[in-house]
Amino acid sequence: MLVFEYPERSQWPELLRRPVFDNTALETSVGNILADVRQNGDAAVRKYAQQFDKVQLDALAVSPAEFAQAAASLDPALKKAILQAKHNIEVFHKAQQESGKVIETMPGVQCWRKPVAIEKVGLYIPGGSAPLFSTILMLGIPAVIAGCKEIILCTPSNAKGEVHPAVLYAAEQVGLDRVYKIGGVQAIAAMAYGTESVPRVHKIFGPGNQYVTCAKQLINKDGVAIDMPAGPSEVAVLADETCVPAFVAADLLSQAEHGPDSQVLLVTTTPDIIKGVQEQVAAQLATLPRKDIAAKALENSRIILVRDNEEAMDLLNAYAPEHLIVACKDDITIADAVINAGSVFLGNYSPESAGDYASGTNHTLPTNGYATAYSGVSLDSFVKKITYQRLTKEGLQHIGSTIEIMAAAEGLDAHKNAVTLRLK
Ligand code: HSO
Ligand code: ZN
Repeated sequence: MLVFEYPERSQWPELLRRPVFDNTALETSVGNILADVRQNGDAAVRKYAQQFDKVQLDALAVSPAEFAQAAASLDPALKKAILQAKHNIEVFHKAQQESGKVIETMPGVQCWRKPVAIEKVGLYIPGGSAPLFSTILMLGIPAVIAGCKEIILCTPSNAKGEVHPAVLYAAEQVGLDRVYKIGGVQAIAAMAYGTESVPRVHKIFGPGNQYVTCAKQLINKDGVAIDMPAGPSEVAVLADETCVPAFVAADLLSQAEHGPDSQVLLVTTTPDIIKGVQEQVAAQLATLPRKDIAAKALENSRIILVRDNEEAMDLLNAYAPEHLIVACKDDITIADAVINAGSVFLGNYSPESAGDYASGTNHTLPTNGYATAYSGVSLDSFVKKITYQRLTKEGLQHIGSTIEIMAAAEGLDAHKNAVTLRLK
């Protein structure tokens, strides 16, 4: 990791630049697959499964027998861990439920806002040797709590047509029984447009590679909602002399191991810790099974030395990290200065992994600077807030002239009449 000592503010934008990734070049090929699935449904889905995932699929839906087999084959310790994580994520997301309280803005004028679940949602979980089944908890649990009526999950199978047992177990525990063995662009297309087997949904959630991300952006233009614009994972650690260099290094590496395009940042006011962290990064990296990936990510990563906590927070707010870890003695005070971040981890005992898996917060978070304006996934992501109002005759008498005067001033007499006629 390159070290930058006391950079001037004018240098920050360059220092904080993310590795660029431009998927406009993929739009034509991705668009063709979307159009093919839209037109030819399951047949096109099977064709692309054959072509990209080298799998000949009979039924696209996972059967009850496959769920049972997955549960039977999974390590009991892993099952217990999944259930503990599920519990915590449920507790945290249930607390996000809103009451829809009735507010009387004037006597006889009542307004309220009711959360109503999005009826049909689709979740996508990428495949690979170690699929991130934790993401099923992060997306499935709030969808269930919100009360979405139809929740479907697409995930690719291996070449033998099998889905990873942890994925099926997590899905089953969350209460998702409609899982389809479809991956990549064809999965996004199937959920966006519907096929003979896969119902069409109103909103699609979940991570994916550049093809999946591009597909989500394209179907979004067709009116299907998506969770958020996805980019490579990031973590920024703010550390002072009270940090533990081994912990800081482990946190940096835990984000770096996600992918070669991940980015990690260490910001510090204390020159003395830099060497220790660097040594720990090197030592721990050497032992990681994913060391090649993490090492690549470290090439995009930097250590930045700043003058004080205030400058540190200005820099970090400018970066708007997906995850921010504050390993400083004044962590609680510093937390108040956070304006732009997806999720914040305070103190020496709050590794990002806690939030990635099990503490209760959601791990689907805004990357690529979107934390300046977007929140992570929460219960809100699965509901619409519909406003209601009920005015009594007395209420309309109170507010009537306000409406009439404003309507007349906008030259909209029909609006004015809607009040005048009622008050006559
Ligand atoms: N850190 C990832 C989420 C995750 N980590 C899943 C492990 N599994 C989000 O940036
Ligand atoms: Zn992670």
